Amino acid sequence: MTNSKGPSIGKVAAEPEPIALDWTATALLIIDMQRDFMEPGGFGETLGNDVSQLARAVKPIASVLSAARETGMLVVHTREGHLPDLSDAPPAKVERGAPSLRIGDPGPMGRILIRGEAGHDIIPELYPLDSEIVIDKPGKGAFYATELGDILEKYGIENLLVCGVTTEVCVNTTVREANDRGYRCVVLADGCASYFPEFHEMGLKMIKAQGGIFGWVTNSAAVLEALGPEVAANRP
Ligand code: C5J
Repeated sequence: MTNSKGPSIGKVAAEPEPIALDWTATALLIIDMQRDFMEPGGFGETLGNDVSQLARAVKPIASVLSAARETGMLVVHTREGHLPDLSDAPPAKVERGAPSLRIGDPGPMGRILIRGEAGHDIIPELYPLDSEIVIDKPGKGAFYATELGDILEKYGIENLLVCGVTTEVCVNTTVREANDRGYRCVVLADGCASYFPEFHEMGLKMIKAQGGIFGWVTNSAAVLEALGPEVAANRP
């Protein structure tokens, strides 16, 4: 990480090949680590999913988040959700399938996937600092109908360390959007999770296949290593 004593370039072990990142042009992008996806009674569970499948991503993300905070890296959190009047929720999304509760219905953590409700908030273990950026997004991709692109441009960001849930839905959609916009996306395999382990595996394979058609895949230990020995030693 850049400081008065060290270089700003870190080489991250990744697939399909290692990647050198200028940390000053790199942001940590944490996708949708919300109670609605992670905890019983939220949107994920209403769709019939086993939410315990996602817990494995929390510790790896926490370790990289802690390192990012230590080094002053830009941190961006996203939250999927809708306005209370559902004006930003397409009927095609709300009406889809046969969930036990639909978007906007009252549930044990407040209205399902609605901004401002307890379920919409980020889990305590990864709670954003006041200084960090939180992007509220109505879709799966973090660029669609949000200010994310403008913010990344303002901070001179070229590289994204991407993690969060779920691998094949919001993480993959965001990586594809980012790739088309010219960002180098480096995805943390152990910092992502899916309700379907096989979709997690395939979601990562799709990113790194064909010479890294959408980006690179790494893991939390490799990022900590690349950030420097002091950061790796302070790993929680
Ligand atoms: C889903 C997400 N799975 N954050 N959202 O609906 O991946």
